Amino acid sequence: MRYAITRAVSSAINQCELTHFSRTPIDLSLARKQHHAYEAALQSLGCQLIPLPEEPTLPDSVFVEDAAVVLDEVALITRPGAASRRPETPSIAAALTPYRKLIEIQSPGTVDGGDVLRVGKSIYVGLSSRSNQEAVEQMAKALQPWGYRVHAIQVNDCLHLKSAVTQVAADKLLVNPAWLDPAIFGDMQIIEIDPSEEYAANTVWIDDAVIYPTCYPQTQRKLEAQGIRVCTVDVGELIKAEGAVTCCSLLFV
Ligand code: CIR
Repeated sequence: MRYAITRAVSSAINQCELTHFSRTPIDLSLARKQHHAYEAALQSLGCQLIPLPEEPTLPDSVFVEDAAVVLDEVALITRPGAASRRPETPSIAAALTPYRKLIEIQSPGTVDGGDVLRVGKSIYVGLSSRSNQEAVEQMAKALQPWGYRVHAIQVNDCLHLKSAVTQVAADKLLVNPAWLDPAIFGDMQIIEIDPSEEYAANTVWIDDAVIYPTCYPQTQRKLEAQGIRVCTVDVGELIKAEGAVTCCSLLFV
């Protein structure tokens, strides 16, 4: 069984954190409709949802990915880089407790799950405005017993590492080369986004398919040309909150 933790869009989403985007009004009811369609896409790809209720005082709490990193053997509960997001983690820890042993990142470490990309036993962590070297060191030490190697990657031009790269098949990564040098990923095959769609590198990979925003048609064609099944969702309102598709779920088996 593949599980997906999701959380309903907060009524406070218009007070979300923004780093690279300017604030534009988010239509709450449309955002919720889009989020339901995203959840339906997860279900259509075989996920059993673990839907958490709305957190009305936590604007960014729909972006559950940032609160944890779930691996096969253990889950890390993060310490998000934005102080406003730290109260999001206890409820995610509670939701994960039945499924995994938990390890908590401690101060002064900060890390958002959006900065963590696992490829096999390699864990890449973006050093960004949200995630720091202290967290990388804690992760390397905590995960070493299971054979994970943790690699830090400087992220300058986007919010999170996974704004610039995500996995789209066992041997393939989708990358925005303007934000990240793909050479660091060794033997993986690199698919470059279409340069006209700079936020197009973020996908949710499930088996032979990806969940993907409707707004990147050029890159979508590149993925399909590689034999990847693309399940599109309109997440336009969540993108205004600087979110994307990976950030709205925590997937694990
Ligand atoms: C934030 O700035 O924290 C939120 N407004 C957006 C977080 C998106 N998270 C992600 O892509 N992993």
